[in-house]
Amino acid sequence: MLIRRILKKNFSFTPAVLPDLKFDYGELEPVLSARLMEFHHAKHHQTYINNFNKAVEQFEDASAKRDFQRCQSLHKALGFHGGGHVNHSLFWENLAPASRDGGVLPSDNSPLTQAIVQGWGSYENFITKFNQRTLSHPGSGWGWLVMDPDTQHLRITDLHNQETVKQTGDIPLLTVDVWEHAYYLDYKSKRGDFLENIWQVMNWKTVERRYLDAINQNK
Ligand code: MN3
Repeated sequence: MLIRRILKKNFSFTPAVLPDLKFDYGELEPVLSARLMEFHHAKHHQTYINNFNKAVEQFEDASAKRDFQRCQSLHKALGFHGGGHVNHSLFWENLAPASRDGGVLPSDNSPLTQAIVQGWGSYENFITKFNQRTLSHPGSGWGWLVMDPDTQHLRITDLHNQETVKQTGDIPLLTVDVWEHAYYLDYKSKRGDFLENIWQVMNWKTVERRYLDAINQNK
């Protein structure tokens, strides 16, 4: 009994909670409707969080019982629902209303601008390449701009379902959710139109901050 209590204490877990958005659901209109944003944030993201918390509790319980087969079998649920929470949290920070800096590109002398120009020639070309890659992602997944911590080079990539950038060893700078639930209410099956418009509400300040943090931490 005592051992059980000690184990319980050692594994006490603070559940993940839905992060607040820095804007109201309606503030990304007309790019993304209030209805879609509420559905995506309050329903989809919350469901990932609920399922992730449930999987962590099950893991703790199995671990306390030293049932390692059960622990191992939970890796898919932890990865999928945990990834859903991590990826959506990164995505919301990438968005801002057009009335509050959404879509405003960093200045010419920003280190991020220099890196984008070095990689793709211009923001316009970068966005074209990002959209091409993300549009052609088969099925559900996410488009990403990442930094390789070893070379500090920026790269566009796409990941499936709820895989995370952490799993590939890169550092996430920018992401766009291209699961159908991210656009279907407003764009039906036109993922390309959604990708064209999303840049009007892109929070480049977040991308810039993540880039500066990444280069400072990987000097
Ligand atoms: Mn989503």
